[in-house]
Amino acid sequence: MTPRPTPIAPSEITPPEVYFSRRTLLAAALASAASGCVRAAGGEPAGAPLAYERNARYSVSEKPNTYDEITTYNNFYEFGTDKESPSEYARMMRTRPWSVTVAGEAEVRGRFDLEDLLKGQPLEERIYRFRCVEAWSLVVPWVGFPLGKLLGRFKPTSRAKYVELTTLYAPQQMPGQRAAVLNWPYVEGLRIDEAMHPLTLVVVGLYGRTLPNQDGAPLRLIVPWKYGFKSIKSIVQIRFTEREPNTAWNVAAPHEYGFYANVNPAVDHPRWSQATERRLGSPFLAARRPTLPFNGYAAEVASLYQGMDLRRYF
Ligand SMILES: Nc1nc2c(c(=O)[nH]1)N[C@H]1C(S)=C(S)[C@@H](COP(=O)(O)O)O[C@H]1N2
Ligand SMILES: [Mo]
Repeated sequence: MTPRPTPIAPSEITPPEVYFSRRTLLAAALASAASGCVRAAGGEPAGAPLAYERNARYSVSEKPNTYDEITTYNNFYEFGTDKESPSEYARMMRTRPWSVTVAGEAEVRGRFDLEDLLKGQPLEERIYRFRCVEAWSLVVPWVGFPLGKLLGRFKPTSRAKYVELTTLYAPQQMPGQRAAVLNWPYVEGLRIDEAMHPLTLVVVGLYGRTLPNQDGAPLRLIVPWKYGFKSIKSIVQIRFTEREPNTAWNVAAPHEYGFYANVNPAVDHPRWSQATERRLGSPFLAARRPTLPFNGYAAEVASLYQGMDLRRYF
């Protein structure tokens, strides 16, 4: 059981751009390699401590899953298709230096270093529900900031109707990319109003510390009202588009994974029910819990889809 991490003394806190600077992270990596604990030992959160403020307004009151549960049962097909492979192999991915290319329908385009993107950006902790399309779920204390605050800096043009996000492509570091499971690199996308919604987060940490690689370091998306596959990991490109992007799972199996992928207990996956879910860490014989429309965020987001047939746009 991992309780909340011990509070971090203000004296230990450094601004995020310093945490994400190459030198600091190199030092942190060397220190953790030296102590032999790249992976959290004994359930203690790994990673560098982050400065953040909890956002209660956007947090659920459910008990978060443990650090171990969140970091040892993952979907990150770039490291294999079973749940345990990412925590085993994701250390092969180099997350520094890291840059993000911004392209398409925006006035400000180019390649930006991670530390520049995070500079001066206050971080928040938000405890969100997370629901995978496979019908398991988590509650996670993420650390990040609204995607809209990042996208606004690039001044999207009036033609920017969607945003497409792309994961790193590096088969040397991501052994799963040597198998043709998906059409690599992994791509996801949102309609621009979904991307700008205050619940949509860019995540850089969990449990108060920088993300472990298996959870999508150094930065990933979290869209809490959509199935987990929308929440793309280890992002290297943001592209503003006029047309709906071709997203990895939608291209692979369009009848199973829609572009919208809003959590919807009334629309089953062709091969299983979406009415209920299994919360990771709950007792083996515990009843499955009901899945909530929009994963419990209907009050905030249902209006985005007014007039849309949610069976057609699943
Ligand atoms: N690049 C990339 N992003 C990804 C995936 C993936 O395989 N590759 N899997 C998705 C799926 S299906 C889920 S459920 C979540 C899992 O996030 P977690 O492992 O941090 O719980 O990541 C999503 N983002
Ligand atoms: Mo998923």
